[in-house]
Amino acid sequence: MLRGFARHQAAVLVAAVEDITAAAPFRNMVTPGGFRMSVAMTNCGRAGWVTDRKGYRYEFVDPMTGRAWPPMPPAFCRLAASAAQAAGFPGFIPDACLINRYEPETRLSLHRDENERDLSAPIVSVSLGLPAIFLFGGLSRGERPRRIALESGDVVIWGGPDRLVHHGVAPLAEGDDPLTGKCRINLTFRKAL
Ligand code: MD3
Ligand code: FE
Repeated sequence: MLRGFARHQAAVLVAAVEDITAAAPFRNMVTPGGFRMSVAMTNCGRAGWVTDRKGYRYEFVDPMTGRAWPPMPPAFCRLAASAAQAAGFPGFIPDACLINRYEPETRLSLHRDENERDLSAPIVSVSLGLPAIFLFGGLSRGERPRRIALESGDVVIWGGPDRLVHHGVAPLAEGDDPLTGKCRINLTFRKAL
């Protein structure tokens, strides 16, 4: 966990997210079980994570627009690579960036990220805007998760033996952030292909 690693870049990152969402808007996807996710999502980079009734997967074309996902801004890629290197994962080159938008009361239930081809690559997560409680569970779903407070500019790198742990985000508290307003934005960088 690199507290504040992206703090001085937060405004530039949020501005880049606004450009991305002009081309690939935030949307609430549907799980294979038929539930609408409360967290709104979009992607940039070569591959984008999607879910619908057919399943969880990566797609090169945004199903909402029929066009390729917006390219990953070089500043995103540089930040993810330097955070990974600082955490002991040199050579991390993400090809997918999932962008999550949490509004008050929205949450992400416990799950594992396992749709990526190469599970030896880490995942880099950047928090922007309102604070959140991250739920950090174990390899088995039954393990009671630890609660970790995440603030704007915090970067977390998950890899090695922790790559397949269960994790989630507790319901977001109300608030108003000078940068993002009434929401939290999370950038999740992955090597998907
Ligand atoms: C821990 N997003 O998009 S990112 C997700 O804050 C997701 O939006 C959360 O979980 C968010 O899938 C958390 C941090 C994260 C991502 C992947 C992990 C934590 C992880 C994989 C293994 C362990
Ligand atoms: Fe996840």
